Amino acid sequence: MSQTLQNWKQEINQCDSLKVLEDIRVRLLGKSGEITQMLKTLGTLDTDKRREKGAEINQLKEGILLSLQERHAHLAKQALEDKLVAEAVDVTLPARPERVGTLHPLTRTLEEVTTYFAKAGFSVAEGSDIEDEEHNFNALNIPEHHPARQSIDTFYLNAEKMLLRTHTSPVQIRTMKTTTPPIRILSLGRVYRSESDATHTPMFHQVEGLVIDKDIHMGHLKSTLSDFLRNYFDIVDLPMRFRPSFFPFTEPSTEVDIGCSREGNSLKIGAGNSWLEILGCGMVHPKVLANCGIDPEVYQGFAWGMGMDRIAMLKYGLYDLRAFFESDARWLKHYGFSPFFSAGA
Ligand code: 2NM
Repeated sequence: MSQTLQNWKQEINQCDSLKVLEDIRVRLLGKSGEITQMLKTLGTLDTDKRREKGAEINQLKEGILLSLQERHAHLAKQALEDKLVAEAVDVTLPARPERVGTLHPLTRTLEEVTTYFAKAGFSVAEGSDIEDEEHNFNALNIPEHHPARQSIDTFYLNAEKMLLRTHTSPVQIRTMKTTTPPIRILSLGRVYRSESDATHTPMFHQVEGLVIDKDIHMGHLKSTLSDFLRNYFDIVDLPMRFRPSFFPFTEPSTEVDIGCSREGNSLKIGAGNSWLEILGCGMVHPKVLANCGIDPEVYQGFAWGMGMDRIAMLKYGLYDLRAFFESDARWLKHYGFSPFFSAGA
């Protein structure tokens, strides 16, 4: 009997697959298994013999069960280890070199501008594309019959109570109404004007900035914007001129031109004897401050606005504005930027 046990144990311990182990278990302990059969023969024996033989077979059965359990645990552990090795992922491998999608030039420009001004202490303020006349016009010193109101082609919604914002200035208005200065914010986003030709799309993007504090003057405006433009176009001695202009919401107001050359069909920024208008700016009008509950006797500030599509076009030489919004995958592949290089890289 113990020889049988030894043989079976050996067979179990040499078995190297869970499937074969299960076959052995069925062969020995299944319904018509060898040990099961042995137990069935007990009924033919007399009482003493049955007790003796029964104890023996049960011992055999316990021994086999224990061996099966141990071998099963061993093989299951082995199988798990093999599986882990087979499915291992080397997370230290470098990323795949293929480019999967690119950043749109506008996204890249947005990141460059926000990164620059974040370092200068500005935070980004957000607003809604749908605005009302109060925040888009009235508070900005553009009252109902002001000629500036007619010169902006506005998309009106429901009975002319609401509209699509024509600039991001309502964001500045809302910020001034709810914030005690000092204020340093940047607002970027979609704006809408009912105009459409080669150089105008009915939706485009603006970047506007606002600084409100005590003792702010034109010197701050000039240095803030000239440092930005030099940095953005990456030209240390970028020629610039601040040309007097008019906006209802600033006084005084200026437009900023940068030096360029227009030889043949190509436009080159930073050199030559021609000028290119790049942004509008000015000292926030005292009436605008007062409209927002800020005392113009205590606080002053400056603001500016520029077209984000326009500055992206100029920096990256993309001369067809319509292509910005066509979602042509081939154009994006050609003019898009790798997401793996940060702004300025
Ligand atoms: C421009 C030019 C000049 C401007 C003014 C304001 C506000 F709300 F603070 F009064 N926001 N943006 C501004 C000033 C915008 O865009 C050409």
